[in-house]
This record gives sequence, structure tokens and C-alpha cells, in this order.
Amino acid sequence: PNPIYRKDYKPTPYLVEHVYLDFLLNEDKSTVKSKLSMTPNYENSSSTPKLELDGRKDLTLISVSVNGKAVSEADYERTDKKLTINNLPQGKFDLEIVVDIKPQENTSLEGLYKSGGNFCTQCEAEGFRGITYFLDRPDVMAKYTTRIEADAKAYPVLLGNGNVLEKGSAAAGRHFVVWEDPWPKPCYLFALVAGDLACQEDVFHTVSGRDITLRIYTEAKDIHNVSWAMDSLKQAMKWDEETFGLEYDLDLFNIVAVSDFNMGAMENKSLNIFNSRLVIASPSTSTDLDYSRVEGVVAHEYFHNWTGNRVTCRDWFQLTLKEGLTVFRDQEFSSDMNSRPVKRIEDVSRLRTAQFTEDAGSMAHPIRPDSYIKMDNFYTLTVYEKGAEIVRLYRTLLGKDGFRKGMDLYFKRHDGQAVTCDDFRNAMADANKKDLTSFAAWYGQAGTPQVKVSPVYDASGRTLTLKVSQHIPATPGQAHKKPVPIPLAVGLLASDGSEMPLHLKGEAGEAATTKVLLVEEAQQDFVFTEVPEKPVLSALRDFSAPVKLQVEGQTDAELVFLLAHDSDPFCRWEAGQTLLRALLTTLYHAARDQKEPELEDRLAAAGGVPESVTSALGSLLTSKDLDGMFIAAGISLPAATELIGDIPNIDPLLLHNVRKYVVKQLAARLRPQLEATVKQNESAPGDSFVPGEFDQAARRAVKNKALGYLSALDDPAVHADLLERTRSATNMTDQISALAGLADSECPERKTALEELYKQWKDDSLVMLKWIALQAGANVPGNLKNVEKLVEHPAFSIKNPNACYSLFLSFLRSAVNFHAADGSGYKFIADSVLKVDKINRQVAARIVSSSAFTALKDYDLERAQMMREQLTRISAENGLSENVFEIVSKSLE
Ligand code: HT7
Ligand code: ZN
Repeated sequence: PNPIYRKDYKPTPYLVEHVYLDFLLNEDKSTVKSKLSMTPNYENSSSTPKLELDGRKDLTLISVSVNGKAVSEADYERTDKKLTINNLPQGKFDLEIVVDIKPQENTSLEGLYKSGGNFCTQCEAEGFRGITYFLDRPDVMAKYTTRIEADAKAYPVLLGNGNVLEKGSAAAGRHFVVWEDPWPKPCYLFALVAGDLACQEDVFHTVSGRDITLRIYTEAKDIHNVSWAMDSLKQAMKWDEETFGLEYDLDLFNIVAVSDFNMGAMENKSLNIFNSRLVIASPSTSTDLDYSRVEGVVAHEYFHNWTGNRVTCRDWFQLTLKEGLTVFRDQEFSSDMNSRPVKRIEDVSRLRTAQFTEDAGSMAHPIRPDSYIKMDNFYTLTVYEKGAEIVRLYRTLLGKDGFRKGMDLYFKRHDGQAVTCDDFRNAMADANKKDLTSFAAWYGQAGTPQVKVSPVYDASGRTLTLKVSQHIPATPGQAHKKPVPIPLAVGLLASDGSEMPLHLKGEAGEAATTKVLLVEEAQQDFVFTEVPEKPVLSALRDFSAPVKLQVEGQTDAELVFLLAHDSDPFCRWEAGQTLLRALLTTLYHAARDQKEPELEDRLAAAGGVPESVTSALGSLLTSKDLDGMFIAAGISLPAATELIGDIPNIDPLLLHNVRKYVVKQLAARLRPQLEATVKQNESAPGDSFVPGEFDQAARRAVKNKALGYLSALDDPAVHADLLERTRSATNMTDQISALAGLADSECPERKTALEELYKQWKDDSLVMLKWIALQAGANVPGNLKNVEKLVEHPAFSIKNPNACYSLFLSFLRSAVNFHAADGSGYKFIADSVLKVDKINRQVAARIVSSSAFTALKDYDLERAQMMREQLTRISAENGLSENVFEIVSKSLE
């Protein structure tokens, strides 16, 4: 397969003004008739250019005509991927195409397919070409009119984009609806749903006094569990009006939940389609995390109406233009709805554990990639999450008002257009009269910048000099990088824990206690004056840039001090994490360098867990002025993946065991405090679960974190208590946390609890996803056998993406079983990828790209070799999809 390059972008020679679609939906085959009003987009010339339409080999072409006349076979050519039409007339013309398709056989879940007996679509990125031949690219924006016809009994609900223009009955018990969308859009935002669905309706009054009808559709059994999604939608609509002055632009907004969906959700114009796990929520089946995900994703898709739909991307390389910006917007929304510090910590943890790894692996790419084989492979954490961090840089630098001015100018200039990331940056720059040219480097370079800060205090001059340097490691295809502009937010703490007023040399103005330094060079000094005593540096406040920071000479005592006193909640949390990362690294090295005696003794001989760390975490745990969510995050150990890459040729099993040792030591020493925490945060009998109620959720978070620690003690009394909790829990957060505590323990209660949960919830497919995930990810030795059985279990279906993610992605996280020394875990994943690829290439690609296979060079030589063998085996498979091929071949380079 040939890569597509960003530098090759060219506008199309034809544009489409209007698209008329007629869908005749049937059980055996469906017919799609399209009429496109085409308009020339080329320089005048004597001959007309050819028109190359995108398509797929499973389209059965019935007819092609231009201005009502059939195109002769001599005037068009067809390949598996294209329909090329020659000798077109000068000027505007109408092109009519009829194709047959078989949605019921479409297991890829791209284009038009069936889920739970209903028809639905997924067109981003390039699914529309699976529905009919078209100019399937985002810079072709057209108005759409869609007629949908189907059997009235089987498919009573027929939904499309925009407003209903007409509806009625048709022959043979069929009915039809015609939808019209007045807003020009790219075809990736086209959607259709036909099915037997229940609906919950509500209304939103806009700031300008219009009433918008809101409807959520699900299978009848789930419709009583959509209130949280509906409330989230209304909150999001209000927030966007208040925060960015953005009002909804149609009279109807629909959300449809489907159970077979490759990603989370899709922002089709006025007809969002959602993975059911991100719409349906009830206290007894959904955790606090599920609730916050529903809230965040409902908002994210809604926000796309402006950032993505009204202003869209010129080409797919610009994906971060809409995704980075919309993630930033949903992060801000969730911060305003809940706890801002906790949200920031969650987002940074995700970035660190998954995006930093991606940025250091074989698939590393800039937020605006230079090339791809399959665009589907670039819906990544880099494009989404790092992209959001780059948007955040503008906000940090320009302030809230400056950022808003930039957004206003962006919409003023580009409403109704398909644009680039440069257009966004220019709007930010021009609205604020700033030169932001150097920020282009963030869009073109992969890799996580490593920033070193050396604070040098001069007592006689009362100055503190911060010597800052940056380096971006090499990534595939990019050996040398130039410095990027890094807003580095810093504060200085006095010995009593107070914040010092900051005076930056060469800068007048009021002394603030947080200062954003703009680091633009490879090495740069910043001097603070009037510093009365040697301060403790608090750096990268609020995680002001997506970098890895190292403060030279920072002592454990300083970290403990920051953990106790920093006024910046992110840095406070970060101090604890830095302490723990250092501890895990030290113990890992101690354990690796000797083979005798037993691991626990080696670790103890290396100093074990120092008292300073235990007491710092103990103080956090018992703190009265912090909420339970923050405490839970503060006492969590950094994920193993945060250390992979930093420790060369890592043995993942040894790291897992070191981590386990630290958890157990902390649990043993802090047992009284942990037990007290559980007791104090127990919900009172009769307390009812209130979705989104922060205090309740915070108490559950810290209680369950404490129980998680206690479960590491291997104490039969704890196991019995956890089993009892799985039985008596009144909400899913508590029930699944208790089960998680047992899932990694080799005790009789584990089996009982798993069996009981299955019996209780076997008819609820969303709870079954959790049940599968807990078992597949368990770190009990020899668990592969159970996981292989799970694949055959009735609760699992290989055709369902959610089930595949629950099983295979969770298995990838089990250090003990995925990284088993005999390579059996690697073989199981390779076999599974090959099986899934025959059914759904996007899901298969997501499994490989989430695996350690893409970072094999970071692992010990034996494991790296075993991973390479499995990748080679996958790459040799006949009929391998381009999706999997791209990831596997890059990982083998
Ligand atoms: N914009 C949506 C992307 C998406 C997608 C991409 C590839 C294949 C399937 C997909 N489903 C949804 C989701 C979003 O970011 O809002
Ligand atoms: Zn999105």
C-alpha cells in the first residue's frame, strides 16, 4: 500500500453543490441512488479534467449518468477503489449514480451497516465511499437532501441530518422520510439511522430565545437510562453559549445509541451516533467514571457542531484542528462542571501513560502527521490529547480573554470553510497581535520534549537563576529537532510554605506568585530578583506544557515539602508522583542488579519504602482539607507504563513485582489509616446515589482506593470483606471496585465473586464488559487459559468492538500474562489480531497499536525478539488489512 503525503494536497477539479440521496433499505440488498450537482473547480481549458470518485470494491455499480444520459462504458473506468469518469461536459452538470450495497454483511462497521437489527452509518474518516461513489474528502462541502425508505414495521424510525422535509407511506408496507440539511458539510458528517428505537425527548431554550428539540434514541430496554446523557447535553449547550458565545444552529438535535461501534461516538450534523456505553447510565450498572465519560463525550460531540462541523478540516492531516480543539473544549467543560484540579490530574495521567508512550514508539507522529497509509490509524492520543495540550498553550500564553478573541476571529474568518491548523494559529496570533510563528514546530515534530531546569540561588545578590534547557528525542523519520516554544509556569515557595511574589529581571509590572516563562531556545536563563531566601521551586504549574520535566538537584525533602505546601494542586500531586517514580526506579535497579536472595529481601536490603515516603502519603491520606478524589489520585502509584522507555531494556515482570512490593509495603504500614479512611467514607444506609454529585463520588473514590491497597495484603479477612462488599454494594462503583480487589488475588473469594456477578448481571451487556475486562486483565499467573475460555464465553462476541476492547486491551495490561516469559501472551495477541482483522480492521489495528509491540525496543532482548517474531508472523498473513499492515510494518522497522 502507498502512503499519502500531506505535501501532495491539491484541491479537487470539481466541487459538489448539492447531494440528493435516496436509500431503499432492504434485508437482502439496499439501493443507493445519488444525484450530485457538480460544479467546476478548475482553470478554464478546452478539455475538461477527469472526475475521480472514491469507492470500495463491495459497491455494485448499477448505473452512471450525466445530465440524465447514461455514461457509456468507454467513458468510465472502475478499480477496487475508484470510479473515474472522462469526457465530462463544460460547466455545471448533474451526475447520477446508482449502487447496490449489503449493509447486513458489513462487519467492518464503516459506511452503512447493521447493529442490533437497525441500520446505521459511520462515515468518518472514509466510510462514505462504502455507501456510494463520491469525492470522499473533507474539503468537498455540500448541502444534503436524503430520502430514506424502509419497511414501516421493522424500521419505524428513519433519521437523517437536518430537518424533516416530508414523510409518508410507500407501497408494500413501507414508509419514507425526506431530510434536508441546510448547512454545507463534508460527507464524513453524513448519517442515517433506520430502526425500531425508543426515544426520550426534551427541549433546550437557547440564549437568543429559540427552542431546540432534543431527542435520544436507544433500544426500548435502555431508554429509561438516558437522563444523565440528556442533562449533560443541555449543560454542554449552555456552557458553549456562555463560554464561547456559540449557539446551536438547527431546531432539532438527535443522539442515537448503538451497541456495535468502533470508537466512542460520532458528531454527524444534528444526528450524533454513540457507542451505547457512552449514553446509557444507571447507578446500579455504571461507575462514577462511566458517568463522567458520558458527560464528557456527549459534550465533546456537541462541541464539534462548531469546531469540526461549521469549520472543518481541509484534509485529514489537519485532524487535530478539530479534535485537539474539541478535546480542549470538553476538558474545560468537565473542569467547570466538576473539580478542575482532579480533571487536570486525570488528563495529564492519561497523556503520560499512553500518549508519551506513543510519542516514543514506532508509530510516533506529529500532531499534524506528514503521511499515512490508513487515516483510521491516526485517530490517536497524539492527535487528540497532545493536540489539546497545544491548544491549551495558546490559552496559557494569551489568557482566557485573549484565547476567546482568537476563537471569535477564527469563526468570523472561517465559518463554512474547510481549513488548516495554520489558519487556527493565525487567528490566535492576529486577534492578539502576537507572532506565534514558532508554535508551528509543535505541529510538525513528534516526540516529547525533555526539559531540564537547574535553579541556582545567589544569597548575596538575592537572585534565583533558572537555567532551562530542552531536548526533543529522535523519532522515526525525524532525527534532529528544533526547539519548541514552551510556556513554563513557575512559582517559588518560602521555607514557611508561603508563595513568594515574583520579580522577573527585565520585566516591570505587578509581582504575581505564578509566572509563565516562555522557553524558546535550546538553553535559556531566567533571573528572579528580590528573592529573600533559597526558595523551593514549583515548576510546570498546572502542567503548562506537554513535556517531561526534570528539576536538577531536587531532593526528596523538597518533594515532600511541595506535596504538603504547593498552592498549585497539580504540582502538589506531581511532587508525590515524582517521589514514587524515583522510588520505583531505584528499587527496580536494585532488584535487577542482583539475583539472590528472594526479591522481597533484595528490595528490603535496598532500603525498601523509606519512612519519608510512607509518612508523606499517610499525611495526604488523612488530610482534612483535601477532597477524596484528590487524595485517591495523590496516593496512587504511577503506572508501570510511565517508566517504560525511561529504564532501558526493561523487564516488565520485574517492574510489576517491584510495584506490587511497594503497594504491599505501603498497605502494611498505613493499614490503620487505610481502614479508618474506609470507615469514614462508607455510605450511610439509605444514602441514595446522586449522579454527578461530587462529594459522594469523592468519598467512594478514596474509600475504594484504600480498599485497593488493603487487598494487596493477601489477608483472608480482607478478601472476605471484599466479597461481602460485592454482594451488598448499592452502586456499580463500589461493586466493581470490590471485585477488582479480588481479581488479582489468588483466593477462593475471587471465583465466587466473579460467578455471582455474572449471575446477577449476565443480561446487561455493559456490565458484562466490565466483568470481561477484570478477568482478562488479571495479574494471576497462568490466567491465559481463562482468557482463552473467555473468548468462547457467551458474554463475548468477537464481532462487537466493545467486547474486543474489554478483552484484548485489558489482557495487554496484564504484565504477568501478556509479558509471560514463554511468549504465550504475545502469541495469543497475534492470533487474536489475525482473527479480528478478518472481521473488523479498525478494531484489529487498535489492538496492535495499543500493544507493547509498537515499543518493542524498550523491552529486554528476549521479549523484544519474541514480539518481533509475532509481528513478522502477522505481516506474512495473506489478505492482511492496510490498517494492521501499517502498524506492524512500522513496528518492525
Ligand atoms: N470524530 C469522531 C471520530 C470517529 C471515527 C474515526 C475513525 C473510525 C471510526 C470513528 N468513529 C468516530 C469521534 C470524535 O472524535 O468525536
Ligand atoms: Zn472528536
